[in-house]
Amino acid sequence: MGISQMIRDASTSLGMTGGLAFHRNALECVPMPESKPLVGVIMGSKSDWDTMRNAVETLDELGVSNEARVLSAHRTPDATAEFARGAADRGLRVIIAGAGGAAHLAGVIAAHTWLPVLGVPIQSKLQGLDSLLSTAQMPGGIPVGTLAIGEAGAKNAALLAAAILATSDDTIRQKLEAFRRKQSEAVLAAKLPR
Ligand code: RP5
Repeated sequence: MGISQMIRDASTSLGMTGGLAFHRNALECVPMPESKPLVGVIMGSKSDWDTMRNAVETLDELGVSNEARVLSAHRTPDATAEFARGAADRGLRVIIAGAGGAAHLAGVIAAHTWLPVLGVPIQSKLQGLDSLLSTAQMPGGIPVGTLAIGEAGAKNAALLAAAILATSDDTIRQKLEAFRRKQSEAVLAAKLPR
């Protein structure tokens, strides 16, 4: 077992989610602060989680620190505005917002922050077309980068958020490049059932 794995195991068994780091002469270990989330993943309802978990899982895979929570443009308008207004000061750099039906969440968040906002239209009773149009058809001046309907959109929102961060973060860029390489290899290695 390598030393990094030993440190990870030790930090996990001690319940230190921020991990451990060597200190001074490497004889002592000190707790590291948990890294602040760079991406906020917001969804209009708990019922959106099955879709939006694809964004969170992809960010986790790429090692991008993130937070996820439910906020609704219609049901919790004040809390949504408060979240968006404070997001940049809390260290968030990209916000992903998924909502379905009359999907105003991404647009409302974008109205309250200068951060890039990526919208994920949730599959709805109208196959997600209502969500897509509600998310994408923003008036000029307040952009929402809108992804595909459903799970592919949630996954791509995470990849796009990582690409935005990768312009100024080499670690995330390398993870993103590795993800792409692995994906290409899997496609080229595909065997057809014949
Ligand atoms: C939207 O209404 C949510 O984003 C969700 O997609 C949809 C339905 O919400 P629930 O009635 O399932 O809470 O605000």
